[in-house]
Amino acid sequence: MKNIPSIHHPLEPLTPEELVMVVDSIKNYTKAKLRFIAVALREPSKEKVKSFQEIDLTNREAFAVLFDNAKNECYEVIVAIGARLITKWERIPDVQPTMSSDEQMECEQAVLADPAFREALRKHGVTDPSLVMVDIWSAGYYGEKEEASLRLARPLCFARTSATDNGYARPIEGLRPVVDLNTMKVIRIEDYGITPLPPNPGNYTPEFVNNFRKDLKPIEITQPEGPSFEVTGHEVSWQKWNLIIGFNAREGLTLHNISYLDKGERRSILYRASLSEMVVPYGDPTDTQKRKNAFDSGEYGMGACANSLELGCDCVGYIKYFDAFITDSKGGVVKIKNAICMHEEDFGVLWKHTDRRIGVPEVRRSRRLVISSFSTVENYEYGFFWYFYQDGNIQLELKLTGILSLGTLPEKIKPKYGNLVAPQLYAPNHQHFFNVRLDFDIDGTSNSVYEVNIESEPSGKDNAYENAFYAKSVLLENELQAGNNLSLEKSRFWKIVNHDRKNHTGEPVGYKFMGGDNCIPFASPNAYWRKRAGFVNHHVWVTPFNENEKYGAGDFPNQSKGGDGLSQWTMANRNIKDTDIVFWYTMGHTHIPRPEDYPVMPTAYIGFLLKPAGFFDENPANDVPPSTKKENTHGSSGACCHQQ
Ligand SMILES: [Cu+2]
Repeated sequence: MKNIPSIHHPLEPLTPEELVMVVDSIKNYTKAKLRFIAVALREPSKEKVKSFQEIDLTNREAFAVLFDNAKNECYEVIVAIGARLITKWERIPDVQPTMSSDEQMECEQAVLADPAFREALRKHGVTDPSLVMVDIWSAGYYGEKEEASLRLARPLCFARTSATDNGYARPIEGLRPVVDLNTMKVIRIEDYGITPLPPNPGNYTPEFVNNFRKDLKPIEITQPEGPSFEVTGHEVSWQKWNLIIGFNAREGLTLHNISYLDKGERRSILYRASLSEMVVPYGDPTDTQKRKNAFDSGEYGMGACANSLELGCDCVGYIKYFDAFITDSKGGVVKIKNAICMHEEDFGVLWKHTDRRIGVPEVRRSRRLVISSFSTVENYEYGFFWYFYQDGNIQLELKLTGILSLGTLPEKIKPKYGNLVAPQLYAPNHQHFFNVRLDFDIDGTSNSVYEVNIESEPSGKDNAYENAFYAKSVLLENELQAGNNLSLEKSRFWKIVNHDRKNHTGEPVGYKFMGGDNCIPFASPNAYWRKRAGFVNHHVWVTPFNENEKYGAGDFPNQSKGGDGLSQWTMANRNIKDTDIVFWYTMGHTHIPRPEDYPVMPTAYIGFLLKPAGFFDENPANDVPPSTKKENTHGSSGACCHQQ
């Protein structure tokens, strides 16, 4: 096999050369015309990765999801890359895999070319079909026969006034073509009635915005000696942190083998961290809107929708970019240049104390490593920002921006299930739920999880002043016991520990999981989308590790009938004590839209924090050196950073 020098670690994503070999192997195996839905590294077993010494390129495997439009059949395939050998070819019955980017484009063209659609456009007062946008939108499942037997899409349509106009400002309300993606034909036009288009444009690009504010001075971030990170292939070392960056068409950015160097010992924390699934359900029962929900990861592919990031725009500072490589649906290699951005950021004060008797402050600046990507799923943008801190914290911040999915209303009508953002233009209420899979390996694979609730001590002789409260930890022994929500009343958090290793207070070493802003679903548990998105039923789930359990709504959420993924696996109520566990977190954002979210939304943020909690014996950032004191260039004298 040709040596591929860019691979240094078994978890590095497939290279373009490997993708070509995989596609060739599949095309040699079958003459069927197949869509390549996803081709990614088949990650070696955890045991193999942990015992890895030197890269063995002959053992690399790929996992592919293929779809035969002619037969409406899905296949899962494993390819031994070096041997160009198909080692598994399995038909997966009755599933619809992720819609490919090619299908998004082909679907739009098919709808625009359809005579019945053109006739419907005329009825809706749209005269130029060439300016109409047709966004694919998944069909979901609502108990109808065609949803179980066809590969479907139910696009939403919008009217532009020019090629660069923001079409989302003028939704063609009531018009929903239904498309068979196998034949790539419109099978019918659903038309729920005509509402005149909103009167105003909603543009945000420099072509249309000519009154930019003029009082911004440049901010330059310079690192004259270069960054503090080192990169070999996809392996990153930054101060005491070490990790592998991964990427695939389904999950987008993934992180692997996250460890911290503690007193000369490399200690593992997380084996794998990834987005497992997400869903955006809309809360409007009107005809055009009632079927709207999007499983953005499983139905569209978060990696397939990833952006190429731009220096100075998406990322500032000293940036290391990673390109990503996926396939298009014909098996061609697609390069997403600069798909992942990595850089360092100053993050304010790390810690500080002023001994008032000496009168000199000790201050340390905090710095964080940022690893991020952005995906555009039709109208919406999602940013995935992982932060690593000097005090051992790990944070995920999700950034929600882009353009609202809008609807049109007649004049003087106020929507009950949304808000007007402009005249005759409204945004339905909706929620965004993300499920993140965290495969912890705290100092090895044998881990346990405690749910920690803060309890008030009842009044009595041990609590005479009624001031006492304490943290009550409950060891989670099985899956059904573990499923739970955040609680403001209990300041609830979770602790992932390794009972086999104690810190210097005699407690098991561990990390604390702290949820951030969150919400619960407002749709009924009987809503079709909720049956398909069982992961929204709890904020926290804990399962024993199983390499085949990666996606919270199952492997094939597109048009799924429901009951897959976390809600199904955890019915087995497996042991989760002192074993290799996976911690799953569902976080939601309830979006009651504002006029200020239009025409483009200022970023909203949700996320979570992992904090060492007895993992270290003391503040691991005690050894961060003092910064150099600088003179204030505006004339007044600078403050001391540390004791001289
Ligand atoms: Cu939103």
